[in-house]
Amino acid sequence: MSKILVFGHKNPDTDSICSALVKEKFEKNNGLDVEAVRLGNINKETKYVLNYLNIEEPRYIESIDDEQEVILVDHNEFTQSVNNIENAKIKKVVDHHRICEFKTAEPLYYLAEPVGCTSTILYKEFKRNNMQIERKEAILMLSAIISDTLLFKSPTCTEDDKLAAKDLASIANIDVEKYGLEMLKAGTDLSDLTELELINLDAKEVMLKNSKAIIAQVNTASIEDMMKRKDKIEEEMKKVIEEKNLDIFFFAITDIINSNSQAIVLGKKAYITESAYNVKLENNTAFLKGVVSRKKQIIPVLMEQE
Ligand SMILES: [Mn+2]
Repeated sequence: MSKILVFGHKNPDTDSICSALVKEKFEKNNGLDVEAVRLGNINKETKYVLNYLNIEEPRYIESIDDEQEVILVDHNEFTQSVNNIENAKIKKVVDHHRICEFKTAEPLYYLAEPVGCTSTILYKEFKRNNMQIERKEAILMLSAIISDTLLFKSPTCTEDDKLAAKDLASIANIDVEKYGLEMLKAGTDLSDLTELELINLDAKEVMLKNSKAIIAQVNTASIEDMMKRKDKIEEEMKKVIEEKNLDIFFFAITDIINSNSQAIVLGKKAYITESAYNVKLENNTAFLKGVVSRKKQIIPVLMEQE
């Protein structure tokens, strides 16, 4: 029997990579034969974390064989998962997203909590099992929490995330603010990416009510700098809309210092943005004050307007 594969979503973020590595460790401690893998390129923020710990990137996989045993972290929607996930044996899920069109043939462990980060759920799983957390795993989980909550500033951040981070920081003996800001800043260096890479970096394909959508997001320290590339970004967005037959492509440029976003929105349903946020799209773009969370402030808000 081949190893059980553990992975987060496509276009992996820091939570998807770190949580897969931590879950691998947890299951190995329990005697399971598991391997953390990834479904896409590692972004610069995550690279910063792996370099800091001097550990290798997990192996890349594109698809899986029928009947492959898998553990999903940080996602459940099949559109965001590995190719051929429909024919996998999903043994476990650990996730903090909405559950959408998820279906299995067999019973499974499904651990879901509405907290800010998958790693917070994993942290609690270690605690429940009286399993010791080592420095490496502490830093992986802490990094994931900092990333998903934008250093605890996102509206998705809960008390549980803060408590977990506090304990993990003391295990790792690390200055959270200093480390966290450096990690987040490492992720905003996007100058060497093409516009196509930019819009794919953290893109999620989601079904709103009846609309096929991609909601993509990038973190930046300067919305203004990113907007200099707007024309080319739009060109690439249009191509993807055509290729994937999307109703809406929503690209959020998120200022992690001031906690706002600039949205560039294209597609035949782009207009729902206007009523959703009470703004006017001018040249396909609008400033969204205080909006930083795709999960809480974009996906459900757009769905309401459909
Ligand atoms: Mn996450």
